[in-house]
Parts: sequence; structure tokens; C-alpha cells
Amino acid sequence: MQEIKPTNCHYCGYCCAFLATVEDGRVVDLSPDPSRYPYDDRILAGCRRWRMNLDALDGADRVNYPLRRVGERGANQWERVSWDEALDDIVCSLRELAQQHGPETLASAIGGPHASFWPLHRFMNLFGSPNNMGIGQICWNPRIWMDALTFGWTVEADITPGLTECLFIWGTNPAQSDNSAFWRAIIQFSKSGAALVVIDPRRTQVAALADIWLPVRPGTDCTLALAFMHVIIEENLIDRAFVDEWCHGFDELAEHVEKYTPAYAAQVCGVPESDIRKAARLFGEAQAAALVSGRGIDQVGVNVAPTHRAICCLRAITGNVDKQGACVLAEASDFVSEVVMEMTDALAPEHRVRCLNTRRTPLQSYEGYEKARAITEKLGRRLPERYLTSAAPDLVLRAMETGEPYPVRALIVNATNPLLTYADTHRVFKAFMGLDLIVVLDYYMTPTASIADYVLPIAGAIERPIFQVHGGVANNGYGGPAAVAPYYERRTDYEVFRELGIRLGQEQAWPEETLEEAFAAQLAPTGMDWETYCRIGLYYQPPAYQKHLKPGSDGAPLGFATTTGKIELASEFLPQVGGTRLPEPGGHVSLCSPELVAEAEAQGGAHIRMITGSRKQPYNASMYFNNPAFREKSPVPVAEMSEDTARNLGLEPGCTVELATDQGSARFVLAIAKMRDDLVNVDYGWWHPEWTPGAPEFGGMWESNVNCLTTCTLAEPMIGTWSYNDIDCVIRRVDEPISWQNGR
Ligand SMILES: Nc1nc2c(c(=O)[nH]1)N[C@H]1C(S)=C(S)[C@@H](COP(=O)(O)OP(=O)(O)OC[C@H]3O[C@@H](n4cnc5c(=O)[nH]c(N)nc54)[C@H](O)[C@@H]3O)O[C@H]1N2
Ligand SMILES: Nc1nc2c(c(=O)[nH]1)N[C@H]1C(S)=C(S)[C@@H](COP(=O)(O)OP(=O)(O)OC[C@H]3O[C@@H](n4cnc5c(=O)[nH]c(N)nc54)[C@H](O)[C@@H]3O)O[C@H]1N2
Ligand code: SF4
Ligand SMILES: [Mo]
Repeated sequence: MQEIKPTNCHYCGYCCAFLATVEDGRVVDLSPDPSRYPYDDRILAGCRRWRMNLDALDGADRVNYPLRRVGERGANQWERVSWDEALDDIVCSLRELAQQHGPETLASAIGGPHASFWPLHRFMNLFGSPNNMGIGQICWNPRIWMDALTFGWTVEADITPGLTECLFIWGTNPAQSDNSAFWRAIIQFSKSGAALVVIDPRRTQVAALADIWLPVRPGTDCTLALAFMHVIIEENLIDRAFVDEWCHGFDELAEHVEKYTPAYAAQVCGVPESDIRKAARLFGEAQAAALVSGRGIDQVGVNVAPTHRAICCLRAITGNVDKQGACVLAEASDFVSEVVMEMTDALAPEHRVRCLNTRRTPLQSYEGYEKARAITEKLGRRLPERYLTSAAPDLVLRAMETGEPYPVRALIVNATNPLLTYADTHRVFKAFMGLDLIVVLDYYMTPTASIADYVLPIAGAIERPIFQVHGGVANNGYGGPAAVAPYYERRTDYEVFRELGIRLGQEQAWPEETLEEAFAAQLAPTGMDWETYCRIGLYYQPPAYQKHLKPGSDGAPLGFATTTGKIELASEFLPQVGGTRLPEPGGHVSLCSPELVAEAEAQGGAHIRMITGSRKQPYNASMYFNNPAFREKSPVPVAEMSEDTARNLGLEPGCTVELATDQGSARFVLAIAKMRDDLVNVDYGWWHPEWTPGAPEFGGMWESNVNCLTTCTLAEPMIGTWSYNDIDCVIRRVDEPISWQNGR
């Protein structure tokens, strides 16, 4: 008998709605569901991924049963074990290790927003470990932190046709990273006659639509933002009434930006002075100006916090805060917030202080969070905690390598592939290989899974419900139900952490047996029941603007949830956590020693600036390389540069190049792209899922893995952000083709 069941794709953050035709518990067909959010036929027509859902359900390369390592670590020898055996074993090791070293000896690793991470965080909190290693420091956290500490909460762009007169797209390329509604909205916007400014070293698809493209030198965006403010203040384009009433420290800021003249910024940033002036005027003169920033400025090491702070100030002095067409301060969620789902309050003070970040990254730490919480919670909103306290990989790896300040001996890897996506693959590999226990929850035998002790088979989209809430800083959530029970012995991440938790005496904390029940309970306070949500696919509340003007209990306007109740152009808070009152640009860090540069030059190579990981369809980080159609269309990992740069270096498109830093090297195929000169842009995430996992090749992850070149050494002093952009390498031609070129 056939049934039609609603469900959702999860191959990108849109979670598009589908209808599954189900026969005997198996999905036999999948088609778009026009009746539910978020349906858009143009998105689906442009999306090459959604058809993978059907194949992935029963893909030959899926992990379907719990696996236990039998050979040496990384030898790819496994035995199939029952769930009970795997979970009992894991709990037994965890107990032993915690007894010996304390619960903080267990670390976890997460990646991009693939799964709901609160079940992992809840488990870790109740276990007593504060050490969740993530990538938040280079994705999302810097912006959330700086917005929250400047405005009292996070802000989102509010692009409104007819109202938004100017849009800045800053270090993000939605054409590739978000090939969907947002990208389409920008295409529409660019046709509207309103001004579009794109700040990106590469001439991306969105840059090609822009009125002004500023091909900024990587890592210099803070200086650029300060120069915009210089022009806006000099030409009196500020929103005087808003600044007087709602901004703290304007005179200090005005004095600070005096030296950042457009002429100076033009030199530092490598863009024309006249374009800096023009762009600043467009932003300053607009009735409503919106700004969207991305990973380009999240991953610039020491410059990350000042850049985001400068952007906050730019919005504030032009009055573009919590205003329709400009940006909106999100509201606290009506559903149970992520921070409550995480149960971070259950993590005792003696465990919090043991977090490896303590005193090393004073904002991105439990003390930093508590200090910030006391301020931002004034207006009833609380930031998610586990993301914003996530432990710096540099410190976790050091604790694995040296046992300092205490040994980290166990690791749970949840929905991430650190051997491809974390910085410094050689270091990550060596540190992980020396651990006593590695548990990986994944769909596939990734290079990281291949060095685990246990690989646990996880239920993916279609097999599990989705309630996507984006870390819980906004009042909306979307997704829908599972169409089928998980195939084979796969389980949801939730069930795995619940089962581990129950074995460790956490029964009380896991009342809901299934993820669906847990989501239903999370949604309940909204008044919308799970069935209604599944029918609509969305819980949404329209944004409200100018919330600072609303009267509080004393009748006075609520203002902003900051130390001063105003937007802090000059920060009263950041100096307490290692930051500065005003945004000050930092320098550029080199990953190449003089010896390395000299050696490369002796071999005919050159020293060049590098950015890594600019998003490209159809892949996503280290995912979807197992799709043969994708591989045929995008067969080789590339290093891109401008035509002039390639000519100057004597490199022609299609040749093989080796890139190296002091950390290591990797090989790519040279391609020409429109971008600023003297810069190379390098793909990330490349490996061969079709090769044997484990030693010696580890799925080919050593060959073209740009993270063999990067480092996670703490750079930014408050958050610890390292750099994937604004770095450097040496580059030289090599004669042998790489495996992707010779069809291996
Ligand atoms: N050099 C360089 N490095 C970077 C970046 C860069 O730009 N340059 N970008 C960084 C950024 S922003 C990010 S977010 C990270 C991304 O880093 P990762 O998140 O590590 O990257 P993915 O390859 O997407 O890995 C996701 C893994 O999770 C599995 N998975 C997917 N969904 C689920 C699920 O629901 N449950 C479980 N258990 N597993 C699941 C997939 O099979 C895959 O193996 O990379 C970072 N690293
Ligand atoms: N296809 C695909 N889509 C993805 C992902 C994926 O791996 N593949 N990953 C997802 C994840 S985890 C994330 S975080 C998002 C990221 O999504 P985006 O934020 O859109 O990330 P990118 O496409 O890498 O865009 C970053 C842009 O910044 C530019 N850039 C680099 N350095 C600098 C700099 O110093 N200054 C400025 N101004 N610009 C700079 C790059 O040239 C690039 O065009 O994408 C998500 N979507
Ligand atoms: S990959 Fe993204 S855009 Fe494509 S169908 Fe899936 S959720 Fe929608
Ligand atoms: Mo990310």
C-alpha cells in the first residue's frame, strides 16, 4: 500500500518541503510539496541536490549499523555490534576516563548547522564537561557576540522592496552559499534601482550585479568600515536625532575615525578612494540601508571582532537599527529556547571554570558568557550558551597533545568531519590518533570516522523530523516530520545522546523518548501543536521594529540591553574581556617562515596571499563528493587567481600547483577567476569518498586538503578566532597531475 507523507530535505539550511511516496516503510518517490513552507519552484529547479535524498536513504556507502574498531586505530577494520553493546562500551570507557581525569577529559566536536546540536550539549552539560569544540569562532559567533554587545541583541538584515534604498553585501556570496530565496531576493533587488554595494576580493556573481564592487584586500575590512564612517561623519550624513538619543560614545568614535581617511583606507584596502566615498554616501544618504555580512569577515583572525564592531557602528550612526528596510533585532523565541534545551544551567560552576577557554579567550568562555548575560538578559533575551562558550580547537588539541592543563582523552564527533574542515589537519590527525576513545556520529565513513573507536549510524533527513531554529536567536522555526522510520539500525542524534545519558543516570533530563516528542515539547509554549506545525511547516512571528521605544514597566522607553541602555559605539563592556572601546584594526599574520619562502622562490615558486573555502555549488564543505554527477561536473579542486597574477607567476590554467605553509602542503589545479590581483582563492573539503577509508590514504584527504595549510592558533584576543582568509602561502608549479586529473 502506498502512502503520501510530508517531509523535508536537509541538504541545505532551507529544509524545503517534500512529499514522500512510502511503500512498506520505504520511500519509493519524492516530489516537491507546494502546500507547505518553504516551497519555491524556482529554487527547486535550480537545486541539484534534492534528488540525492532518495539515493542517500539506501546508499551503498551509508553506515547502517553500529561499528566497533577491531584493528589498529585507522586500519579500517570493524565489527558490527548491537546498539546496546556499543552504548554500554562507550559509557564504560567514559566512566573510567572521567574517574581518572575528571569529566572534562571528554570533549565534543561539532561542525556547521547540520543537526540540532542541543541533544549533544545537554548530554555534555549533564556529564560535566564544558569542552565543546566547534567552529563557531570562525562561523557565526563573532557577529552574534559583537551585535549582542553593541545593540543588546543580534540583528538581521530586513531587505524590503521599496524601502531599502541601499544594500551592502559584505564578505558573502549567496549565489553559491545560499542558492535560494535570499539570492533570488538580491537579484530582484539589483533590478529595483536601489544601490547595491559588494565588498569582496572576488568578483562573485553578486559582485557582478553591484553598482560598486570593492575588491578589498582580505582582512582589511575594519579599516574600510572606519573610512565609511569618516566620510559619513565628515559629510554630516549621520542620523543626528538617533545618535543623540540612542548612541553612546559618538564623540569618541568621531575622533577615532578622523585618521581613517578614504585616502588612507584606499592604500590599506587596495580599493579606489573615490569608490570608498561613493559607497559611504550611498549608505549614509539612504532612508533605510541594509547590510548582510558572511564568512568572508568571520574568518579573519585578529580582525574579526573589530570588523564586526565597526559594522555595528556604521549601522548605528546612520540610524539603521531595528528599522524596517534596514535591520531588525530578533525577538526572544516563543518556543523553548535553545539555551534551555541545552540545559547549560545544569553544568556546575566547578565544571564551568575547568573549560579550556577560561582566562584564554575571556569573552568566548563561561565567565565571559555570564558577564554578557547579565547585560543582554536585562530585556529578557538570553543567548545560546554552548555555542558561545565553545572551546578553542587550539586549546583542546593542546590538552590532547600534552595533557596540559589536564588530559583530554575522549572525543565525541557529532555531524562534522574535522580532518577536512578544522584547521591544521596534520595536527588534528596526530592529536586524535593518540586518544583513548573516539565516537563518531555520522551518515558516512568519513576520514574522521575512519579513525574512530565507534561509528554510530545516524538517521538523516526524511528519516527524522526537523525543527530548524538557527541557534535560537530568532522567533521562528521550520521543517516538518519524518516520512519513514530510520532504515536499518540508524538512529537520530537525539536518541543516541538520550541513550548514553540514561546509562549515566541522566533519566530525569530526557523525558521524551523520541526527537519528535522533544520537538513537540519545545514547540508547545507557542500554542501551536506539532501536527499543525507539520501541516504548515513553519512557526513564524512577523518582526516588530523600534522596540527600544516601547515603554517599560516604569513607563520610560525600554532602550537597548547594554551597559548604558544605549547602542554602545564606545563599548563600556569589551575592555573587561580583553577588547577595546572602539574598533581598532589589527595586523596580518603570516603562515610562511622566511626559509619556506626562500626555498619556494629557489624552486621558481612565489609567496602570495590566500583565502580559502569560498563556497561553491554543488558541494558543501566535505559533503556530496560521493555524488557521481557532481563529480563529473566539478571534477577537480582548484586554486584560483586573476589572469594577470597567473601570467606574472608563469602559471597557466589547468596546470597543477602545490601550495604550502609552515603547516603543510596540498595540490590543486590552477584556474583563472575574476578577482583582485596577488591573491589565490583555494577550495576546501576535497576528498575521495570512493577510496578505501582509513590508512594509508584516509580517503585521499592528504592530497588536496587546504586545511593541511591552515592553523587554529588563537588570534583574536576575546573570542580566539583564527584565520581561514587573510593568510598566505607559497605556490609553485608541479609536473605530476593530481589524482582527480588522472581519473583515479
Ligand atoms: N579552510 C577552511 N576551513 C573551513 C572553512 C573555510 O571556509 N575554509 N569553513 C568553516 C565553516 S564556516 C564550517 S561551518 C565548517 C564546516 O565543517 P563541517 O561541518 O565539519 O563540514 P561538513 O563537510 O559539512 O561535515 C559534516 C559531516 O556531518 C555529517 N552529517 C550531516 N548531517 C548530520 C546529522 O544530522 N547528524 C550527524 N551525526 N552527522 C551529520 C556529514 O555526513 C558530514 O560528514 O568548516 C570550516 N572549515
Ligand atoms: N555550496 C555551499 N554552500 C554553503 C556551504 C558550503 O560549504 N558549500 N557552507 C555553509 C556554511 S557552513 C556557511 S558558514 C555559509 C557561508 O556562506 P558565505 O558567507 O556566503 O561564504 P562564502 O561563499 O565563502 O563567502 C565568503 C566570501 O567572502 C569573500 N572573502 C574572503 N575573505 C574576505 C575578506 O577578508 N573580506 C571580505 N570582505 N570578503 C572576503 C570570499 O571571496 C567569498 O566570496 O555557507 C553555507 N552554504
Ligand atoms: S538542498 Fe536546499 S534548496 Fe535544495 S531542495 Fe534541499 S533544502 Fe531545498
Ligand atoms: Mo559555517
